[in-house]
Amino acid sequence: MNFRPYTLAATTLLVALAAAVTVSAHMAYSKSMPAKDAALTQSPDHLQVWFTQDPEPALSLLSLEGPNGEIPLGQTTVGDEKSLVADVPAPLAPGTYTVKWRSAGDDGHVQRGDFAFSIRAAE
Ligand SMILES: [Cu+2]
Repeated sequence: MNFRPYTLAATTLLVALAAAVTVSAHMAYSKSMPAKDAALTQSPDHLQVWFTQDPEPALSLLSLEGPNGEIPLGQTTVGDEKSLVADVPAPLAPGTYTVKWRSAGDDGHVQRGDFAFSIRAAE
């Protein structure tokens, strides 16, 4: 069989589109509080991460890493509008922090991600 170049290009495009549709069916990060790369002047008293689908509680976890390692958080719970929430029990010192999330949406596939924010020293 002999494919003309445009046939091959069209086939490649269709395969790429099919892959993109499959990927977009997974749950994904939507926004957060603190926002990604935010520079805060005060410690947040909780973390909240919103997703594109309702998080499955049994597969969901928020964790926080600071300049000196992991920081204990309150229990991860499901919040409003497809979000996860966890309390920050003790005020965070100035520095850079990474929020790590793990969750799954409609199809049960576990997704992971992380984002950073920082707290600036008071002036
Ligand atoms: Cu999936």
